[in-house]
Amino acid sequence: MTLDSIKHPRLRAWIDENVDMCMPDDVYVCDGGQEEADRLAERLLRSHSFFRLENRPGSFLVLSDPGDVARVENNTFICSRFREEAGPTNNWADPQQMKAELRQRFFGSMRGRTMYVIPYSMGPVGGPLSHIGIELTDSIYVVLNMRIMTRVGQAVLDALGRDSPFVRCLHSVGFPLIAGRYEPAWPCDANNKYIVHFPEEHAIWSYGSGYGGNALLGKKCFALRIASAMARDQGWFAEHMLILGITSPEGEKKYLAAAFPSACGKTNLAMLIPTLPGWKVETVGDDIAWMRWGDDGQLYAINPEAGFFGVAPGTSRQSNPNAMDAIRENTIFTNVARTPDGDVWWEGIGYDPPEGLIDWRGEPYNPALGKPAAHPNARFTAPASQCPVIDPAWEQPQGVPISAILFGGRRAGTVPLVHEAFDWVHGVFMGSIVSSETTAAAAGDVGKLRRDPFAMLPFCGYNMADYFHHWLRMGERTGVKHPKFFYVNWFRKDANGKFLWPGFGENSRVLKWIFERSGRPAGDVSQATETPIGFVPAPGALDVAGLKVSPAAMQELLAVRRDEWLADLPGIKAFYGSFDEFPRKLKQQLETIEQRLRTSE
Ligand code: O2Y
Ligand code: MN
Repeated sequence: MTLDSIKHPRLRAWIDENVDMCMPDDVYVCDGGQEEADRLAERLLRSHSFFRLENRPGSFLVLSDPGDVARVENNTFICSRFREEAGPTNNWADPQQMKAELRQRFFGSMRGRTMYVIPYSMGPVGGPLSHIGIELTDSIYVVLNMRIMTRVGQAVLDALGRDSPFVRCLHSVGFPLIAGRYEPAWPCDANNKYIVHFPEEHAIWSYGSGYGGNALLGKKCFALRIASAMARDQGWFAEHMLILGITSPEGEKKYLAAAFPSACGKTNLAMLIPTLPGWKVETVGDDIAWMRWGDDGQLYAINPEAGFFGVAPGTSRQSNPNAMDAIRENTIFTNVARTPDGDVWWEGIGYDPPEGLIDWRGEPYNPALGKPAAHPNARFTAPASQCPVIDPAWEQPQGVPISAILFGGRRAGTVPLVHEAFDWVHGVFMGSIVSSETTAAAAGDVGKLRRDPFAMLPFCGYNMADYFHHWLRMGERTGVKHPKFFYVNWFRKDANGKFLWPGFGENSRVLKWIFERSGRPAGDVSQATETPIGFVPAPGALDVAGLKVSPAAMQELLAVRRDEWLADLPGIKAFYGSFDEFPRKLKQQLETIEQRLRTSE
């Protein structure tokens, strides 16, 4: 489509302003259709940026620059007016200074290229919980991924009309094609990445990277960082949470939202196949939830995304058969290995690498070198509609009613398999102390404890102390039905360092307890034992029929150890202490829990 399709004067003026700055050779407005996608994919095939995967219809492989393989937290900025508004957990920069610096980067950055205008909706187009973004980008890879991850096209421009607000997303790979310059397979400016958010003006400027969360600006940048600030101002929640529906053998259905730090198996949980007979889990979303109180007082959630941008390594028929089926076709793979028969391979796919494998760097794979064939952060981008267990209500514009909110992290000790909060404020406290031990794939040393409240540390677009205030305030609304809060830990280990819990489909046993508890009134103690940190399943309350976990291991999984928890508190206190104006209610929760621990048997 041409620029004539833009009927929104402010949008048109913003595009014109950025055309003047970035100087593309051409401007093209995306319609999001199949014909457009085929045409653009063909261009990437011709320039050897894409490989067609003969074994997977409509699917492609792309290999990124080795310097551009993941989100870059150090180069991610929140440019609010004042430093305090970004808080101690964000990189802050002065908005005017940052814009001056960025203007130099963006000046002429699209020369020799086309500027693609992507009108996209986060959430069903026109839905009451949905919001619109416009991304200007010079990357075809971004256009093709955004088409899967969001809803793109004329319907979005129609919903925008002539005057509706939109989030302004400007992106350039920072590699202008000036006369005679060689076009690499993955253009980027790897040494000069900037992922910059202006929460007050709902704007994102991303320069230098073409990868994932840095470049698909609907995802982490809009749906979490900008949306969290919008949600605070407008009275809703933008959260790093999966959403799933769970149905009992009797046919009762509930929806849960769950926040886990990266690398804790969120996609696997969202698509879990229960081992418990008669139970069913269906997926609404695997990464982000936008939630607000409905007129009936229930909390309603939508998945603002339309696709999955999942980690490939470790995904297998054993760990996540539904994801494996979802990526059979129409999928873009990034930084996985390629087989000679036009398929993909990665570590943990569940079978040995075939002969003649080409690794993510485009080299023949040599296992003797000890380097992985796929990059540990290799990804698949697949339409959510292709997931065999996609929930029938996943595109319901008003969202699905949430009965329980789960938090989780990867902890070898201390944290029991599951515990339940006493009330809303305690639930917010639970969210505020989410922490996880780092894995090899994550940044930092292996096994190091990283505090990640609500799994939002890298994604909250404002001061996290205000974020906790927002959660507390939202719970004080009158006439609302609070969902229950739970904290799960699938990763507790025994004294020999062996996982105590089998995980995967067996997690349905924990979900069953949560399902049952979330229907009970506050203070109800059936099926539960009260401990200083919350309710844990009473002996025998967790359905372990047919499960090969010894009673001693079960006891260990559910144990709440005074000394372990007391040892955790100084870290929490230090974290709380790093904020000015931290909510007193959460400090009080900490004191109460400490007191309960000190006076418990
Ligand atoms: O490395 C990236 O660019 C992607 S990070 C990501 C992608 C999908 C879902 N979650 C995450 C995350 O880091 O939480
Ligand atoms: Mn995520």
